[in-house]
Amino acid sequence: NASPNSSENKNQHITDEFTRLVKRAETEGNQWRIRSYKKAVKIISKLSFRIMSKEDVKGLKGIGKNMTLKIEEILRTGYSLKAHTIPEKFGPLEKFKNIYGVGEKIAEKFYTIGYRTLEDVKSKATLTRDQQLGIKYYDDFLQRIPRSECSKIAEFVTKMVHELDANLICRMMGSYLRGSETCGDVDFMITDPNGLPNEGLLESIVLKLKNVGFILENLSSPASEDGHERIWRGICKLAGVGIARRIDILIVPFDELGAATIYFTGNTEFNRCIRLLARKMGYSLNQHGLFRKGPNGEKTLVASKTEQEIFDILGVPWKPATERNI
Ligand code: DCP
Ligand code: MG
Ligand code: MN
Repeated sequence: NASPNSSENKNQHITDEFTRLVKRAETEGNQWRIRSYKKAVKIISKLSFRIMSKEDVKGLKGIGKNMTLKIEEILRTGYSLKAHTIPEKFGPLEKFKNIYGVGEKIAEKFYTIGYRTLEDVKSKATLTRDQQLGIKYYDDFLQRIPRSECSKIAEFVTKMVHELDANLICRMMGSYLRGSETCGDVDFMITDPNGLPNEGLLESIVLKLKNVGFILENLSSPASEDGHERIWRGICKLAGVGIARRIDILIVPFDELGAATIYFTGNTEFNRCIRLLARKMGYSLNQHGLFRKGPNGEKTLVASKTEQEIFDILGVPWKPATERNI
């Protein structure tokens, strides 16, 4: 039921409140709520009619009981009470979660102990090395990286990598590849078209980048779960730029390039959707490949080399990275 003039939102008064509820869920860190409110905003803003009562949204896909109650409240009172009341703890929790290495759980723990400010955490909490660095670079990490700086970083790191081995393929992934004007971190992928990257490659690259003063610190990196893919996390700073940045360097086996590319292109929501679709079709998809699941849970590799073959099997048209911002 898209209206002929579909750019016009007939229910702005409702979607404005729902947008506030999205923000509230974001401060809360409630992923499920964020998604359902976002979805509701999308659905309601496209309606061709103005909602006058809860009956108008009855049976609408994506608008469940809870959403209907909210709509009813907004129709009755003009606003959603919840959207306009922010619990006291949200402020401190938000501050804590902005420390690299602090997630929802630890932030809650800090709050429960009685910490309210960064000063409290700095002076009283026992912190991991990652978290200590998170405090040290707190202000830097709050600043997003302009696209132009990402391009310079890509150029610089590519040059350094090619000095070690001119055959390696280098590519910026994540939000940069999706065309974002600013990025939260740098996601740099390296693969060796001649086969498996040698064992010490990542170490040589990191060492070289440290020696030239580009890499400042390493953070703890996830253990390589299977195969040869590895992720290295750290902190870098480009000469002439006053701000330290988060960088992830990914080493990917060439024959997993397609699956790895899907994963590191994102966004996270796009990955969630395509993985769900794969599951529904009896496959499982991760950064190593698309696998067929057998009756006893055993997995057989079906495709991993190119994005195209994975998309083909799943029956989804291939989309450029810039159209994966869902
Ligand atoms: N990724 C994922 N699920 C996660 C984390 C990451 O699927 N829980 C994938 C999708 C992301 C990519 O890895 O696009 C890179 O992760 P980042 O955290 O660097 O996210 P982005 O680069 O997309 O955004 P930002 O600009 O915040 O770095
Ligand atoms: Mg990123
Ligand atoms: Mn990243």
